[in-house]
Amino acid sequence: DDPAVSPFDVARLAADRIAELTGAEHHDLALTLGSGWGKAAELVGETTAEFPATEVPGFSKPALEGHVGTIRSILTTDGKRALVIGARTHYYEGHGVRRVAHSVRTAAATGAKTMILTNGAGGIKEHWTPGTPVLISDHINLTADSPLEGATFIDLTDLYSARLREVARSIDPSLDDGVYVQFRGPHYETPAEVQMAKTIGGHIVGMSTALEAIAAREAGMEVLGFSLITNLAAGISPTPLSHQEVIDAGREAESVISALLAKVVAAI
Ligand code: 6GU
Repeated sequence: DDPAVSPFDVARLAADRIAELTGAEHHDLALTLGSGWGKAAELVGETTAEFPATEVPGFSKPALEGHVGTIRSILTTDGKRALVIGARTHYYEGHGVRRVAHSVRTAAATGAKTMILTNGAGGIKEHWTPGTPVLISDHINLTADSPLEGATFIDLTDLYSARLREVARSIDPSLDDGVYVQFRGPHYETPAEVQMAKTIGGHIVGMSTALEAIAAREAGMEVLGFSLITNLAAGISPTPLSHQEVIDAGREAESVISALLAKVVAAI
């Protein structure tokens, strides 16, 4: 958090520690598992190392139930090394954008060229029933913040790789896609805010991912994003939202979406 220290140096330290803990000098790709996606780790391949994220420099304690604070190194059947990050620092925790971007920067420092970001989110399209996985096609960042520091004018065209979305669609042709709107949270949106998100071109509302995707692009990684629709957003849903509903929808969909994610990893 010290402004005099480069976040990339902290990421380098974290990557060195991960190399030590996993015995793997290099990872090919990385996944951040959001709510509902936790089971994917077992299906992606053989776990060769697993440790609490707090063993690694720069990672904070998990803030929430349903957010697992472990990092794993996984060897896929075709020999790829995947870094699976079950620990996300959310922007709403208030520790600043550096903490939010740290896992992505660490993944890049381990050599990962692909960053798969997953989350549990609210749906604006009424036909999305809870448990529907959706590809993120683009985002709108409503945090009024950026993980980038200084004059880093990077282009965000095709931030969510069209190539990787095609790979995902080759596995599940029924996958829908949508524009993810990152709100600060931690409260859910009002119905009026959901209407605003819809009016400006959004389809999914959540509290993560967009800032991480920007950091991943800065680090030169190709990004793939998935949202699990855990509930319809406020005003779209006939009933008030609850965090428990989000956790439950995640649990129910976990097996199906985890299998999807494992197949996508194998196909990349
Ligand atoms: Cl409706 N909004 C936000 N921001 N995050 C969510 C959600 C809604 N449902 C699950 N996560």
